[in-house]
Amino acid sequence: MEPKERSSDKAAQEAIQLMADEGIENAWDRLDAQKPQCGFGKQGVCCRICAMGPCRVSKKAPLGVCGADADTIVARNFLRSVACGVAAHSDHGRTVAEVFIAAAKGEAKDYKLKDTAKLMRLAREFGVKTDGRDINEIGVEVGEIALKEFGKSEGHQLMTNRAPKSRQEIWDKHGVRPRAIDREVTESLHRSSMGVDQDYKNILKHASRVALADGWGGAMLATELQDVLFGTPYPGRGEVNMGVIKADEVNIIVHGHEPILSEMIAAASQDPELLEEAKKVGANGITVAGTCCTANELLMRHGIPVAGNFLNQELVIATGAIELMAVDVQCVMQGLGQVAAHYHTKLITTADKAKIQGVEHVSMDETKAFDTAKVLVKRAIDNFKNRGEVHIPQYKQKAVGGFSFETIKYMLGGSFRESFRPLNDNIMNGRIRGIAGIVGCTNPKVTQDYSHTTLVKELIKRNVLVLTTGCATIACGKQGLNNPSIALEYAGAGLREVCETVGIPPVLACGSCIDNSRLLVACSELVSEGGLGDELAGLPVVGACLESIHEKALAIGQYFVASGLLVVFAEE
Ligand code: CUV
Ligand code: SF4
Repeated sequence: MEPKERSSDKAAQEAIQLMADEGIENAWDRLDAQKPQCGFGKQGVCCRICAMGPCRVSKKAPLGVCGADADTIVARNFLRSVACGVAAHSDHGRTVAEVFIAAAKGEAKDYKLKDTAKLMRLAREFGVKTDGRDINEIGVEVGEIALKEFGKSEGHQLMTNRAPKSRQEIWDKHGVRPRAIDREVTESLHRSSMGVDQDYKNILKHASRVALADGWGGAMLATELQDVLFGTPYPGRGEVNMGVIKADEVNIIVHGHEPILSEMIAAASQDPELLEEAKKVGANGITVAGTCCTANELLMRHGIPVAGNFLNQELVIATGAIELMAVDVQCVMQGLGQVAAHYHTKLITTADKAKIQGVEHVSMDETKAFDTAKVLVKRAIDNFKNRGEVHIPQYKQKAVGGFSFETIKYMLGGSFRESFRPLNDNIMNGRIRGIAGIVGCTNPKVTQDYSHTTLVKELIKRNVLVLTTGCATIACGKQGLNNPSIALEYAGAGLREVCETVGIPPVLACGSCIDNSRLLVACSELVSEGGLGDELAGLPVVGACLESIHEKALAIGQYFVASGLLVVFAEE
């Protein structure tokens, strides 16, 4: 397959060619080796749940050994995938909650509760007393309530109360308002084990419940607590694509999901002593760039450059210019180890729950986070001298990131009266036809970035305001769609007029995958602002995920559906 069939991103095409010339395999090559992929697996009609199987359902044998039919098997597989996606986001949320508490207690001295205004809002929401109390004391209590959301034995997810009343009533009527996150995940595994839930409708109902525990629970908590810890994002400039890698500097890639690690590496790269060390080895500085959702987190809060999305992770190493890649959890390909072995790049895993066979592990302990980050940066500097030939595809685009819910509200309403009113008004008068959330990954089965960016351009042309998260954001960024002056050229007249008046771009970069929870809050705000109906289901809002790879994307899709929103999902 030609590089341009594999990716629509010019930088990626160049790197794919480079790897082909060197005879180094990447995800696309491994996909080719896997072909043809199993048809039963693709349809979800293969069951490996018990030892009487594996059973694959076909016309000839329509039932598994236990008698389970295709509906049950597909529904069970789907539920397990959604539960796994929820577990991933929520474990991320749990880690944040633990660091949050440690920071408030002063045990993780490198982290501080930065956004105290947001902390106070959370305190009020959680019923924590604030009068005359020390900010860290409030923080400990808020953090402990948040941590309880994962395993409490009674009650439902607190943040489901943020949804419009009408939606809460629907959840209660159908019995899908989520309880503790861990409980919903555990119950998913129980229900889908051999001989338990065998009514596909009942199984899918629980898929909604567990997914809601993510969207209005684990992922939302992760977002909110991270905002307090690292600051609520506000619009800032950054750059996107492999051209951000610098030939004359020490380059570090942070890849994965939890800003707990990347925030510290970013800070350590500015350390005067380490910058001095870098000079000594002949480098003009230290560049930290991100891939995948970690990149979104850093772009959102610090304008730190984005090197690429999911399918770029192996390609960035092929530039020969990466001294060190530090990874934590989720969406990290095991193939990175083999690619790194062809270059001088030092690959290091940092999360104790995510090691890779044959790859060095440096444990990221929150109590000595900055020191650990400094060790990693020093390792990168020491590795600079081992560089061979360097080929950096010279493509990059300017991007504006940082559109948190709070920012959008502020930009729409102005500083005196933050409000979604102008958005509702412009939807009602027809200048804006609706809102689309374009989310998710990049999948080697489809041409990288093509579906995301084509859809976004077509939507804004038709006056639909677009909000993006995850690797879809980075896909847009690489094509200049997060650069207001480029994106406005594609926008229809009505949308363009509104964007220019209010000062927002037509494509808003809203962050990482967990930041999809920001979209839920924004939708609830559209309802409470009035004029667009009194239910989430009535909103002119759609979510689309066209290049997904991860079970997390299924969890996100399902919590949008269970929140009443229209979702378009494509999986090859
Ligand atoms: Ni969590 S889940 S490939 S990094 S968006 Fe990117 Fe985003 Fe999908 Fe993974
Ligand atoms: Fe087969 Fe039923 Fe066992 Fe699944 S649970 S492997 S369908 S016997």
